[in-house]
Amino acid sequence: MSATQKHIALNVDAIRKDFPILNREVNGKPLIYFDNAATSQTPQQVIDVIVDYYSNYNANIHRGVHALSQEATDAYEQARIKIQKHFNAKHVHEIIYTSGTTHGINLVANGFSSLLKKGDEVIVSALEHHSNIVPWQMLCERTGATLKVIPMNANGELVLSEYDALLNKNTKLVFVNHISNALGTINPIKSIIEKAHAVGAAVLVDGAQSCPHIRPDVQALDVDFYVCSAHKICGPTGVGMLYGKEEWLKKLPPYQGGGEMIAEVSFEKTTYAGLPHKFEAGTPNVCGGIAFGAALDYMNSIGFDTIANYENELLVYATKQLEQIEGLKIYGTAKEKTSVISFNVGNIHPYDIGTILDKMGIAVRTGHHCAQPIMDYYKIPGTIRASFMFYNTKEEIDTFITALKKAVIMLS
Ligand code: 7TS
Repeated sequence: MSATQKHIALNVDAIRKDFPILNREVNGKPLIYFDNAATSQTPQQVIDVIVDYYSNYNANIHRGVHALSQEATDAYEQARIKIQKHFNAKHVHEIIYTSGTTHGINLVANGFSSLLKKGDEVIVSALEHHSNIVPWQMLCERTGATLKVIPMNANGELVLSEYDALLNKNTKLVFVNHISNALGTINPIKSIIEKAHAVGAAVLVDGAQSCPHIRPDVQALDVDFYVCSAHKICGPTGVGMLYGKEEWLKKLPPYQGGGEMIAEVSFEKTTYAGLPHKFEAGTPNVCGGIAFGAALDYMNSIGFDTIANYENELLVYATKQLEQIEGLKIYGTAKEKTSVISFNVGNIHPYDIGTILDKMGIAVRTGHHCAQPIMDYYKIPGTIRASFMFYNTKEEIDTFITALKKAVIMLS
């Protein structure tokens, strides 16, 4: 941080009051929610927007002359502009509403079916969530293209010298996450993108895990596609966005056919709507889109620098305490890392620890986190993953550490 960039201290007590769910108990204990990488919690400001929508102007959009339909359409399109501004897309029609990250990736992978051929190569990283692996494998099956993998090292970082060696004139696409969901590694996407562009390949960045922590500037990154889910960033489930550079979105064919995505339909020939509607067949998640916009407003009212700074404090604090527990091994020790800690203790199965923590009101994730290749690399079935957001506290971490120590004694 430069001397001129001072972080505003985060008032966590005030922030926690925005999240009604944080007041509930689980198994007779106050909820400690450390499963934020799976889904984040929703502030009252976003809940109010959802209640207001269904209480006052629930309607189908883009097709009604009546007042409710107009109001819903306006709010939905206003939210698209908020998303455009947040990610700094050049054009609002470069923002496609999706049902989430998985949908966005599948949309792009499907579109590339008509652009790839045998002999082409696509590159994935060893750190991906299954949703940024499987659609590309399916694409390769359809087209005959070859999938190559950027390997990882023991710290959970990508081996970039190997990436350099994989790139060549046959490389058409690179898809990589901004932040690994299983390990918290922040990948150097700027340089990954630059190197891909140098050989003429396009890049898709999976921003599912970065969107709650980092505000990306898609133009500065010069990324071709960027996808994320609203539910990771204090918004509702079932909605997300795909950013695509205009030139790419024009090149890709529509993903699904139906209402909304057409210009004219006859049995002889159908013509498609322009961007963004070409990729938005059917009635969308209207309320979800509006609430996504409200979630971005909420996050920006706190500020991403403030969020990242506070979450880093939580990461450092929790890591130090975890490292003192005998037999505990942290997976993912990258230099650039966000507030995700994956670990195991001795030979205890992660599921057993997760179950005992749940009895004490603490929600963590256990398992392979939909990132089996990472688990295979470490030769483990899974990990316990604690992931923090800006509404978590050091006191919660203290309670978690005490509970974890108790669980380890019970299971040893
Ligand atoms: N990519 C990454 C990096 C993710 O972390 C996830 C979800 C997805 C894609 C898929 O997002 P979706 O909203 O379409 O489901 N990650 C997790 C997780 O770590 N635990 O539960 C879901």
